[in-house]
Amino acid sequence: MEIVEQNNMSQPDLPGSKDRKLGIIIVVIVVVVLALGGVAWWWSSKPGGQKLPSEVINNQVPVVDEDEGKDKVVGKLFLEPGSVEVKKGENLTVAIYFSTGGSDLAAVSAAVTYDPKKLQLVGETDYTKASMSIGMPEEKKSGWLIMTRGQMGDGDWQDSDDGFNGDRGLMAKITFKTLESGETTIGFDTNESKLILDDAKGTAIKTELETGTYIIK
Ligand SMILES: [Ca+2]
Ligand SMILES: [Ca+2]
Repeated sequence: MEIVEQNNMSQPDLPGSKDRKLGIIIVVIVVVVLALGGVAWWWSSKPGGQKLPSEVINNQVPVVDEDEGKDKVVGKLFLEPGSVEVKKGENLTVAIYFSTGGSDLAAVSAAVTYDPKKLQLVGETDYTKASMSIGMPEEKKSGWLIMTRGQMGDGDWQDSDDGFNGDRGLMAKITFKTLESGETTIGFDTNESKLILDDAKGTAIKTELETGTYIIK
Protein backbone atom coordinates (compact mmCIF):
# COMPACT_ATOMS: atom_id res chain seq x y z
CA MET A 1 0.00 0.00 0.00
CA GLU A 2 2.74 2.44 0.88
CA ILE A 3 4.53 1.97 -2.41
CA VAL A 4 1.36 2.61 -4.35
CA GLU A 5 0.72 5.78 -2.42
CA GLN A 6 4.28 7.01 -2.93
CA ASN A 7 3.94 6.45 -6.65
CA ASN A 8 0.79 8.46 -6.65
CA MET A 9 2.54 11.22 -4.76
CA SER A 10 5.49 11.43 -7.16
CA GLN A 11 3.58 10.95 -10.39
CA PRO A 12 0.36 12.73 -11.16
CA ASP A 13 -2.42 10.29 -11.92
CA LEU A 14 -2.56 9.33 -15.53
CA PRO A 15 -5.86 10.11 -17.17
CA GLY A 16 -8.21 7.25 -16.52
CA SER A 17 -6.18 5.70 -13.69
CA LYS A 18 -8.93 6.37 -11.16
CA ASP A 19 -11.43 4.73 -13.49
CA ARG A 20 -9.07 1.81 -13.82
CA LYS A 21 -8.81 1.46 -10.03
CA LEU A 22 -12.57 1.58 -9.78
CA GLY A 23 -12.77 -1.04 -12.52
CA ILE A 24 -10.36 -3.30 -10.65
CA ILE A 25 -12.37 -2.94 -7.47
CA ILE A 26 -15.58 -3.82 -9.30
CA VAL A 27 -13.92 -6.83 -10.94
CA VAL A 28 -12.63 -8.03 -7.55
CA ILE A 29 -16.11 -7.67 -6.04
CA VAL A 30 -17.70 -9.54 -8.95
CA VAL A 31 -15.11 -12.32 -8.69
CA VAL A 32 -15.65 -12.64 -4.95
CA VAL A 33 -19.43 -12.68 -5.35
CA LEU A 34 -19.20 -15.29 -8.10
CA ALA A 35 -16.81 -17.40 -6.02
CA LEU A 36 -19.07 -17.24 -2.98
CA GLY A 37 -22.09 -17.93 -5.17
CA GLY A 38 -20.26 -20.97 -6.50
CA VAL A 39 -19.49 -22.17 -2.99
CA ALA A 40 -23.12 -21.61 -2.01
CA TRP A 41 -24.39 -23.46 -5.08
CA TRP A 42 -21.96 -26.33 -4.53
CA TRP A 43 -22.96 -26.57 -0.87
CA SER A 44 -26.70 -26.46 -1.48
CA SER A 45 -26.43 -28.99 -4.32
CA LYS A 46 -24.73 -31.54 -2.08
CA PRO A 47 -27.07 -34.21 -0.76
CA GLY A 48 -28.22 -33.10 2.66
CA GLY A 49 -26.34 -29.84 2.33
CA GLN A 50 -29.21 -27.41 2.17
CA LYS A 51 -28.01 -25.21 4.97
CA LEU A 52 -25.04 -23.06 4.21
CA PRO A 53 -23.29 -21.88 7.36
CA SER A 54 -22.94 -18.13 7.24
CA GLU A 55 -19.32 -18.59 8.29
CA VAL A 56 -18.54 -20.19 4.96
CA ILE A 57 -20.10 -17.32 3.00
CA ASN A 58 -18.50 -14.59 5.06
CA ASN A 59 -15.04 -15.95 5.72
CA GLN A 60 -14.79 -19.14 3.72
CA VAL A 61 -13.34 -20.58 6.93
CA PRO A 62 -15.74 -22.14 9.41
CA VAL A 63 -15.24 -20.49 12.79
CA VAL A 64 -15.82 -22.00 16.22
CA ASP A 65 -19.49 -22.07 17.17
CA GLU A 66 -19.80 -19.21 19.66
CA ASP A 67 -22.48 -21.08 21.60
CA GLU A 68 -20.24 -24.10 22.08
CA GLY A 69 -19.35 -24.74 25.70
CA LYS A 70 -22.05 -22.55 27.22
CA ASP A 71 -23.88 -25.61 28.51
CA LYS A 72 -20.74 -26.65 30.39
CA VAL A 73 -20.45 -23.41 32.36
CA VAL A 74 -21.63 -23.86 35.95
CA GLY A 75 -22.08 -20.87 38.22
CA LYS A 76 -23.11 -20.72 41.83
CA LEU A 77 -25.14 -18.59 44.20
CA PHE A 78 -24.15 -18.87 47.85
CA LEU A 79 -24.45 -17.18 51.21
CA GLU A 80 -21.92 -16.05 53.78
CA PRO A 81 -22.07 -17.05 56.49
CA GLY A 82 -23.50 -20.34 55.28
CA SER A 83 -24.35 -21.27 58.87
CA VAL A 84 -24.26 -19.45 62.17
CA GLU A 85 -25.97 -19.26 65.55
CA VAL A 86 -27.87 -16.12 66.46
CA LYS A 87 -29.75 -15.20 69.60
CA LYS A 88 -33.47 -14.74 69.12
CA GLY A 89 -34.30 -11.07 68.57
CA GLU A 90 -30.85 -10.27 67.24
CA ASN A 91 -30.08 -9.45 63.65
CA LEU A 92 -28.61 -11.85 61.13
CA THR A 93 -26.76 -10.28 58.20
CA VAL A 94 -25.92 -12.50 55.23
CA ALA A 95 -23.96 -11.66 52.10
CA ILE A 96 -25.16 -13.09 48.79
CA TYR A 97 -22.32 -14.10 46.52
CA PHE A 98 -22.12 -15.59 43.04
CA SER A 99 -19.49 -17.46 41.09
CA THR A 100 -19.51 -17.04 37.31
CA GLY A 101 -17.98 -20.42 36.47
CA GLY A 102 -15.13 -18.72 34.58
CA SER A 103 -17.36 -16.90 32.09
CA ASP A 104 -18.40 -13.24 31.80
CA LEU A 105 -21.82 -12.50 33.22
CA ALA A 106 -23.89 -9.49 32.19
CA ALA A 107 -26.58 -9.85 34.85
CA VAL A 108 -27.49 -11.80 37.96
CA SER A 109 -30.87 -12.31 39.59
CA ALA A 110 -30.76 -13.75 43.09
CA ALA A 111 -34.15 -14.75 44.43
CA VAL A 112 -33.66 -15.34 48.14
CA THR A 113 -36.25 -17.40 49.97
CA TYR A 114 -36.64 -17.56 53.75
CA ASP A 115 -39.17 -18.47 56.41
CA PRO A 116 -41.05 -15.27 57.30
CA LYS A 117 -42.14 -16.83 60.62
CA LYS A 118 -38.53 -17.01 61.77
CA LEU A 119 -36.90 -14.18 59.84
CA GLN A 120 -37.99 -10.65 59.04
CA LEU A 121 -36.11 -8.47 56.57
CA VAL A 122 -35.01 -5.23 58.20
CA GLY A 123 -33.57 -2.13 56.62
CA GLU A 124 -32.57 -1.66 53.04
CA THR A 125 -30.57 -4.13 50.98
CA ASP A 126 -26.91 -3.11 51.15
CA TYR A 127 -25.46 -2.85 47.65
CA THR A 128 -22.51 -0.65 48.63
CA LYS A 129 -19.80 -3.16 47.66
CA ALA A 130 -21.77 -4.97 44.96
CA SER A 131 -19.64 -6.41 42.17
CA MET A 132 -22.08 -5.36 39.47
CA SER A 133 -22.59 -1.66 39.02
CA ILE A 134 -26.04 -1.45 37.47
CA GLY A 135 -28.87 -1.78 39.95
CA MET A 136 -32.39 -2.81 39.08
CA PRO A 137 -35.55 -2.66 41.20
CA GLU A 138 -36.01 -5.35 43.84
CA GLU A 139 -39.07 -7.48 44.21
CA LYS A 140 -40.18 -8.23 47.74
CA LYS A 141 -42.94 -10.35 49.15
CA SER A 142 -43.32 -12.38 52.30
CA GLY A 143 -40.50 -14.93 52.38
CA TRP A 144 -39.01 -13.63 49.16
CA LEU A 145 -36.53 -11.05 47.97
CA ILE A 146 -35.43 -10.87 44.34
CA MET A 147 -32.36 -8.77 43.62
CA THR A 148 -31.09 -8.10 40.12
CA ARG A 149 -27.93 -6.36 39.01
CA GLY A 150 -26.06 -5.98 35.75
CA GLN A 151 -22.65 -5.15 34.43
CA MET A 152 -21.80 -3.85 30.95
CA GLY A 153 -20.47 -6.55 28.67
CA ASP A 154 -19.62 -6.78 24.98
CA GLY A 155 -21.49 -9.93 23.95
CA ASP A 156 -18.32 -12.03 24.19
CA TRP A 157 -18.79 -14.28 27.22
CA GLN A 158 -15.22 -15.62 27.16
CA ASP A 159 -12.96 -12.59 26.89
CA SER A 160 -12.86 -11.97 30.66
CA ASP A 161 -12.44 -8.18 30.45
CA ASP A 162 -16.00 -6.95 30.87
CA GLY A 163 -19.25 -7.99 32.39
CA PHE A 164 -18.27 -9.64 35.67
CA ASN A 165 -16.08 -12.72 35.82
CA GLY A 166 -15.02 -14.26 39.13
CA ASP A 167 -15.59 -16.80 41.89
CA ARG A 168 -16.74 -14.32 44.47
CA GLY A 169 -19.02 -11.65 43.07
CA LEU A 170 -20.99 -9.83 45.72
CA MET A 171 -24.65 -9.31 44.94
CA ALA A 172 -25.61 -7.57 48.18
CA LYS A 173 -25.90 -7.93 51.93
CA ILE A 174 -29.27 -8.35 53.58
CA THR A 175 -30.25 -8.23 57.23
CA PHE A 176 -32.97 -10.14 59.01
CA LYS A 177 -34.33 -9.83 62.50
CA THR A 178 -34.67 -13.30 64.08
CA LEU A 179 -38.21 -13.89 65.35
CA GLU A 180 -38.46 -17.48 66.63
CA SER A 181 -36.11 -20.05 68.08
CA GLY A 182 -35.12 -23.05 66.04
CA GLU A 183 -33.30 -24.00 62.89
CA THR A 184 -34.11 -22.16 59.69
CA THR A 185 -32.76 -21.95 56.19
CA ILE A 186 -32.16 -19.23 53.64
CA GLY A 187 -32.06 -20.42 50.07
CA PHE A 188 -32.60 -19.44 46.45
CA ASP A 189 -35.59 -19.98 44.21
CA THR A 190 -34.66 -22.25 41.31
CA ASN A 191 -36.83 -20.57 38.69
CA GLU A 192 -36.22 -16.94 39.54
CA SER A 193 -32.49 -17.07 40.27
CA LYS A 194 -30.49 -16.61 37.09
CA LEU A 195 -26.90 -16.02 36.07
CA ILE A 196 -26.97 -14.41 32.64
CA LEU A 197 -24.03 -14.71 30.27
CA ASP A 198 -22.46 -11.77 28.49
CA ASP A 199 -23.43 -13.25 25.13
CA ALA A 200 -25.94 -10.62 23.97
CA LYS A 201 -28.56 -13.38 23.99
CA GLY A 202 -29.51 -13.49 27.65
CA THR A 203 -28.44 -17.10 28.07
CA ALA A 204 -28.79 -18.34 31.65
CA ILE A 205 -26.01 -20.69 32.74
CA LYS A 206 -26.43 -23.73 34.96
CA THR A 207 -26.36 -22.53 38.53
CA GLU A 208 -25.75 -24.35 41.78
CA LEU A 209 -27.86 -22.89 44.58
CA GLU A 210 -26.45 -23.28 48.07
CA THR A 211 -28.75 -23.10 51.04
CA GLY A 212 -27.61 -21.62 54.34
CA THR A 213 -28.68 -23.10 57.67
CA TYR A 214 -29.07 -20.88 60.73
CA ILE A 215 -29.74 -21.65 64.37
CA ILE A 216 -31.82 -19.15 66.30
CA LYS A 217 -31.33 -19.68 70.06
CA1 LIG B 1 -17.14 -10.08 27.59
CA1 LIG C 1 -14.35 -7.39 25.93
